[in-house]
Amino acid sequence: MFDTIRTWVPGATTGLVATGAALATAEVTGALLSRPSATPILAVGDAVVDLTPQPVKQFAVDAFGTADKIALFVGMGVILAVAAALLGVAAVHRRWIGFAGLGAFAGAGVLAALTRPDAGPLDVLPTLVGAAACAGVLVLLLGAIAKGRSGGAEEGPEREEQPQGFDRRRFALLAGSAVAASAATGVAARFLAATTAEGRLTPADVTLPRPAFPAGAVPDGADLELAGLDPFFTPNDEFYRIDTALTIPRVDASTWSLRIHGLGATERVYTFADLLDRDDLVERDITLACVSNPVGGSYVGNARWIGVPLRTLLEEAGVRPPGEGGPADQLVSRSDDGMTIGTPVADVMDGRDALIAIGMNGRPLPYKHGFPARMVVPGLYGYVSACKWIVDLELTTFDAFDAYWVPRGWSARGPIKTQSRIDTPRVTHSEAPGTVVVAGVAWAQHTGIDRVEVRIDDGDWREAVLADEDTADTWRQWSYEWAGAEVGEHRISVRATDRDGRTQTEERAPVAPDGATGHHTIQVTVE
Ligand SMILES: Nc1nc2c(c(=O)[nH]1)N[C@H]1C(S)=C(S)[C@@H](COP(=O)(O)O)O[C@H]1N2
Ligand SMILES: [Mo]
Repeated sequence: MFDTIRTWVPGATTGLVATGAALATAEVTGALLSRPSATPILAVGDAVVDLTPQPVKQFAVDAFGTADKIALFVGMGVILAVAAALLGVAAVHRRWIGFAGLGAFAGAGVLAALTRPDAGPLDVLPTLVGAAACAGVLVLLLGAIAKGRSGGAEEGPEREEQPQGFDRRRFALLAGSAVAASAATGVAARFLAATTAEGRLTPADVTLPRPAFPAGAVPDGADLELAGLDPFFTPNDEFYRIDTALTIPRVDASTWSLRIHGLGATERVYTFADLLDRDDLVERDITLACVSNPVGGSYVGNARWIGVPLRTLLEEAGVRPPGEGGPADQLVSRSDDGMTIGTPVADVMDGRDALIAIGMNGRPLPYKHGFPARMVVPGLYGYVSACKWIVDLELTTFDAFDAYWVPRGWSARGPIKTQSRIDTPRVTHSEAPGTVVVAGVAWAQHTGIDRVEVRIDDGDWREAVLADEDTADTWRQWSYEWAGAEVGEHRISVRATDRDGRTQTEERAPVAPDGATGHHTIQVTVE
């Protein structure tokens, strides 16, 4: 049996140190190439997100919320570290195992990098350079271990003359140097990534023009300003974020452009300056909701957007809606990070305020919400309308092309379902007996909310007081005074009726394939 100190510790150390060297050199190569998304960690992470079956993804979102990406990285890190340590130990006895492991991981990295939607052939380099560094460190450290050890499987007769015992000093010196070199390389990668950012046009550099068509004033009574109730406008840094991007694309607005092309369109290209210079910028209040928002969930927010009417841009490209003989019924938007989103052409040209937005709540779009430009379409879930980091708009048909989420089990069309949510009191919140204020929001973008009703336990549905409406495209706050609340456990439910006269169904449907249904119901304790 091998001595622990002689094989396990140096073996595991070798695996971890070699892996660290691989990741650091891959990182610096990615930074040199300005291709951070091609580094093995990001490429593999991205591929894992793509390949994960929908139910598992939903579980991850449910369990970790918007920390799901951090959870993914932590999980990958643990798996990689354990594998590296075990392979390192195995390699002390059978060197080839270490190199075979390295080959397998490098293969996965290369495959992942090459299958990213925006991949180019150079994207194999970060993984290959990393693998080379890893191999170098393996050779050195395994060599140091073998020199000091006798009786190993690879030992030739001449090694018997080597001094007995593992040469800790030599090993520690080599491993320490490798760690230091990796750390320095990692720092250099960071530094490079920061300096290549110079000369770029960032959100901080952009001054938004005054829109030619400002939004109307929000009625005073639109925001009830009740404790525990979401504010009418969601601040940018509290706005929910849902996307598949592992690193937020930091698009340079100085080189960005948006291309419109495809069936029945004359190609047009717009730069960011073109959009800023336009005299038809509008400002609109629009509530955005995610299809994966569960009943009562928080993946919904309201903002004041500035943007160019999408219909006008399409008309400038000569596009006609299908109702007027246009050949395309689907508008596919593509983002800088390769996302595809399919939207009905009829919807974005029917007169609603579909925007190519460049501003959010008076600021340029934050990077995480799509800088420099994104789509926003009232009345459609984000996954079929709200493309962030948008770079391309293609006119096509629903028959000819499935956007990203469609083969993954989501409906090709995603009109918003009328929904309502109780914000206060919170679940199992203890309330004093007497009058309890119940309040929340309801939304039916592009249709409008006409009525909200509240039910306590098995009582009748009672009408809540609606806050003033800003526009039919925004959510509407509501409140209900629950008088005579008695001590005990109670159940509160809410339902909304939209301007088309549709009342939310009680029937529960999951978020997939086209949005959850059911009444938001909470339990409260009155003490
Ligand atoms: N490029 C890109 N755009 C995207 C997505 C994405 O994954 N990538 N997700 C969409 C989804 S599902 C939603 S709900 C909205 C969310 O926008 P937000 O993160 O600004 O709230 O963005 C949409 N636009
Ligand atoms: Mo979404």
